Amino acid sequence: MPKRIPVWLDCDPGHDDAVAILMALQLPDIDLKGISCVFGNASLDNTVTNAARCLVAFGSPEQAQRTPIYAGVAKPLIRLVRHDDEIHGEDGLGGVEGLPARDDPAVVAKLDETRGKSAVLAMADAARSLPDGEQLALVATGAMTNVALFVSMFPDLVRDKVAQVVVMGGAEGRGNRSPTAEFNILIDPHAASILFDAEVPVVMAPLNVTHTALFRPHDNHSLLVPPSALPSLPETTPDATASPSKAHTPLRHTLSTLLTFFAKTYADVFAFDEGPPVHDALCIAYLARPDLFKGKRYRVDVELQGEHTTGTTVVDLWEYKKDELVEWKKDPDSRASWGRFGKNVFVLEELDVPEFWKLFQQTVDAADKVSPLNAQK
Ligand SMILES: [Ca+2]
Repeated sequence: MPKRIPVWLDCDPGHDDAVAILMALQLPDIDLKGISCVFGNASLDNTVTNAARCLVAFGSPEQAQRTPIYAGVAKPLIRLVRHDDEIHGEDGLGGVEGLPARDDPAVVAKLDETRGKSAVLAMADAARSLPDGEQLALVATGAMTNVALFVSMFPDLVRDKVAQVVVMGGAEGRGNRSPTAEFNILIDPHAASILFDAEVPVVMAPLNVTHTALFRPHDNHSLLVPPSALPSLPETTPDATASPSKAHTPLRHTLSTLLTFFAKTYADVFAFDEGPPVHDALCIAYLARPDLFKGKRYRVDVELQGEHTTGTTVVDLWEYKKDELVEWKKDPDSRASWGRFGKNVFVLEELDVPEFWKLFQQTVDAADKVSPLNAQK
């Protein structure tokens, strides 16, 4: 069996973060070392609680026990804090049924383990404790504040022990929380700028790609009742009206209610009628299956002072800035070539969407076998 990839997930659950947690726990190629949380879709108190709720529901009891969860930063470096109740509901996971509540003993115990400890120092410990020759992949699916602090405080450690940082955020020429800015960047553009200019490979899953990964009615149908549970009905037509009450297992019911709420807010706010994009999950899919994606390395800067465009990711498609890229020209394989004077971001531009959803369904199959939700009656 090939070596598993050590991964640290920094997130703000959030419906699509919840899918990322599920996939990080259940993809066999991913070795999830820890989770840290940041403000974003909801307040830090809610995001860290939601991460614990997802961990104890989507992993095996053994995984839940060994995976630590840390609360990170509650506000941006400079700007005023904002959350996104409109899309994710007041507590960040609106509409979900069957997840353990915030006062569930397993959730409380999980959060008690690390209360008062630093998420940024925990990331550093996770990187430092890897054996020689192994490097951590960091995933950031919320504001990039925790990760910006980490790369600022530990540049040497990042150079030695962090292989790459995969972020959901930004876009080529569009926005979702301003005409040109994507939410994760917009809520802390300074943090994103610090990360993008650090000497570490950064991979960006922008809206252009995440908006192709829509959870469509037929995906919900396969989620509720997996094809493997229907051996006698080979030619079933996907039933777009299938309701969560038809779910094959309690876990599937929970995931379907999660994504159905998300579908509704995406339809109401953004007129996404085919289904909601599961943005953050793409970062985990990229680590496990980079072959499902196409992309290209560019110079990307974050607009910090625009009158209309703060938080925009300025992707230099036509190399207007090539004269500034002295480190890239010197050696495109060097760490420095990923920093301030290089092509600093590998931008994902295409996804094999059917294969992505197969991967998602595989993780649901795997979770079905171990989730404590399915043991309850
Ligand atoms: Ca997120």
